[in-house]
Amino acid sequence: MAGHTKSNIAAAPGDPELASEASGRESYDRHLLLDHVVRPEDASQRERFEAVARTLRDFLTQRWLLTQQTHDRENPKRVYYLSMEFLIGRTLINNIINLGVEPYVRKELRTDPRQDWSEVVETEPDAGLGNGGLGRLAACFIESLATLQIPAMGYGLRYEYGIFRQAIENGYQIEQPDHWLAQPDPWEVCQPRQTVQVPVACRFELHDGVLRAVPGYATHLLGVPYDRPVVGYGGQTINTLRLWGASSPDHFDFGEFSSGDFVGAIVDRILAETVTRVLYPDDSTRAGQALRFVQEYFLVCCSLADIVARFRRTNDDWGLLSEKVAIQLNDTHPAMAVGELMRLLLDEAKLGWDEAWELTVETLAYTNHTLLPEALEKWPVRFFELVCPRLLEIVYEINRRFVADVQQRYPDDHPRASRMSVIEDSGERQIRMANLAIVGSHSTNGVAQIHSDLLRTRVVADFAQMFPERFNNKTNGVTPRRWLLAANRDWAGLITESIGDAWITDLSELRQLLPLADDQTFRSRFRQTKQSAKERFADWLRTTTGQVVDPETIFDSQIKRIHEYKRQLLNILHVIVLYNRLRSDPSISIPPRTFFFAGKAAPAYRLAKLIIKLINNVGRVIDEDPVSRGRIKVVFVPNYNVSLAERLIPATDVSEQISTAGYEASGTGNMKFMMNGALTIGTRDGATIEMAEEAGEENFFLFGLNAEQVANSRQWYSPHWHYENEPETRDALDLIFNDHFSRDEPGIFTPIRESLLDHGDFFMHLADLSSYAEAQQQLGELYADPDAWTRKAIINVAGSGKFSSDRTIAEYAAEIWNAVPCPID
Ligand code: GL9
Repeated sequence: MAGHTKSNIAAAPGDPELASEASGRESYDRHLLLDHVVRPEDASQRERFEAVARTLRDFLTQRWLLTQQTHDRENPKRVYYLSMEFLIGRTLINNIINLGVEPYVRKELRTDPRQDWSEVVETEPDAGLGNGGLGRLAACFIESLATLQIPAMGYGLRYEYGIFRQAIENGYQIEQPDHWLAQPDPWEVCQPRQTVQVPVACRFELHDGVLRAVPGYATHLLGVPYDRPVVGYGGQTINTLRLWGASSPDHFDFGEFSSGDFVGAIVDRILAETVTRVLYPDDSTRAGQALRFVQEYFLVCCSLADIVARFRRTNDDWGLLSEKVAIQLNDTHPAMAVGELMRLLLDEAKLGWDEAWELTVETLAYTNHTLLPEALEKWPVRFFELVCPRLLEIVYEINRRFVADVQQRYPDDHPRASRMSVIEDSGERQIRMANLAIVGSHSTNGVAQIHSDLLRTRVVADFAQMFPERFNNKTNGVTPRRWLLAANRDWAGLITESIGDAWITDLSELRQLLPLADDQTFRSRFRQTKQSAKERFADWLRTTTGQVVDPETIFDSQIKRIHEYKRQLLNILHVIVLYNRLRSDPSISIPPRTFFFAGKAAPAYRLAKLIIKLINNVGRVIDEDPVSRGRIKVVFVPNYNVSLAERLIPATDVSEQISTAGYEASGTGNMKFMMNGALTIGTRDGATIEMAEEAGEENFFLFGLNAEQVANSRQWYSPHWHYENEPETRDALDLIFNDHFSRDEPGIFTPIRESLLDHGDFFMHLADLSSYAEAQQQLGELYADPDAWTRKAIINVAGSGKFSSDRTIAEYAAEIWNAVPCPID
């Protein structure tokens, strides 16, 4: 085995002075006493968590300030990541690890006999300010930016309620509010002095929970910044995530106060605050409501005002803007930035149109995250008129010039100009936010190679022809600090023991594990770490949900948002195929397997919610039937979130990545499983294609139609053919349709029948079911040979180095932002 190699950043030494035993423990006790007025021995778990977190925040404050001072002094190019979502999860343990102070903290806490270390860590609520992959990507990106020491800032919204909590009752999803800020969050620092004014041209009224914009006198909202430290690995750079909270100005209601409308004045204040009250729980679909529009406008206004003010503090020449500032738009959600930056340059800086436009385009860049047509945002012109009419004027002028350009370049192609127009004229006039983002920025990227290719050749082909140099790919990645080092201590420890710790900041180092795939001792040690992760998960599951699983079975996981294109239905259909095989011949050999499902469905997405019900019902019937009990098991783990992923991924043997080819832009869960030693069964979709390239297809279980075949078979594909001609397919469907899984609620699964048969099975479940079952068969056979299985698992880990968000961010920095590290002394 390779000896220890120490990389310079990887060694995170902490600060011995600040972390000295006396100061750490004293600070902890002081926080308990002064923040909570409680004696350490009487403190609750929550109070202990807050005191530890506050102590750590005290400890990192100097470094945080130093980072800001260094950036102000050096005046480097800064990167701003604008995102409506940051799916942060917990922060404490990751900050402890990145600061390199874990040994100190553990030691401190041990001196408090009532202190259970893991309980303190797990007392922290998840900051669930996102829906799924898009929001989690933003969180991985800001961590990598700090680790790479790039001067960067994230901008988002401080939702008081994050993604809803999911309970399961009688198999159905129930949504509960996630009031994660009910208790003060120890990481955030309110910065009221840097409050921003957001002009709005209307009044707001609440009717039956719906915020309505009503024409009226112009006023403004206040954007109050709440800053969170973003600690890079090694604790050198501590960047800032700035989340805006909405408020109303104090003078807003003076007239009403003096005229006696005290109550009305307070109501208005509360209305203003509703802007950042709650995260929209939509996944890959647009919410369409006015409140969402105001949220997006609010994020853009606050963030751009802040960015421009910071730029002006160190630069008096507006012409330097794009040399000093790069702004990345995370999807079209902040695409109003095109209009708002123009407004600032025209109205505030008094630049001419051409110069303002060039600076805007050079400063902004746009990332697309999905090809689903229903996710492409369009906003009614009416909303702009009500809320921000000046932005609309500017967008009209941008479009007038752009359409003239198109017509000049393609004089005989009239449909092209109307396809490319930023304004959609059929029906209610709408602004096409993707068109605006592409026209108003110098870079449009997809998030995996196949996705970028499809974007260029299908979705926005007109734009790629006109601006070929603007289109590029940046394959997603995930931070190995959270998803390997912190989530899987045993496996991370074994890796470090074998190849040194340089992998922590250079994941391509995992290549060195390749020869160890043939090392018997290493393989058995890998299996031990996997086994103990499975046992830990089984214990946790039993104590928190009461569900009992057997860690000796294969752990197979499909954990992600519930969506038709992700095809949880395909997975459960295969489970039913297995169940039918057992029913018709109980003597057949099937490797014992536990199928884990977890994920939330958008509250208004009825079919997705019905899929959850089906999974739960299939699980119950299989448990109750002696023929299947103990041989296959289906578990729906409620309330999927970042913390649950951190537990289940290390414990998983089989990763399910089975979307209809051409529909999953990238996926990022797929990468987390790969570095944690699961084998993937999947379609040739998103980044899974690149993962198989890195590991070798022979170490993957790929199946089903590819994206081209899916597109080409649309014309003639008939799910009925599969139903008529494939007995296992028909038997599985019939079992659902005959209410075998819904004896108490007959007929409830009719919409699933309609979707799969009557409405043409748009996501082609039935087309792929037989090749899926075949791949599953091979997978089961391989699992029976532990050495052969483990060998492939290790080869997969060795090939996962590309999927670090450090690599992704380095590519954005070099190819889109032109930004370089700025070391902190
Ligand atoms: C998504 C894509 O669907 C994923 O394939 C991709 O990995 C991520 C990050 O690029 O972005 N786009 C999108 O709208 N969501 C994604 O996960 N949805 C959610 O975040 C809920």
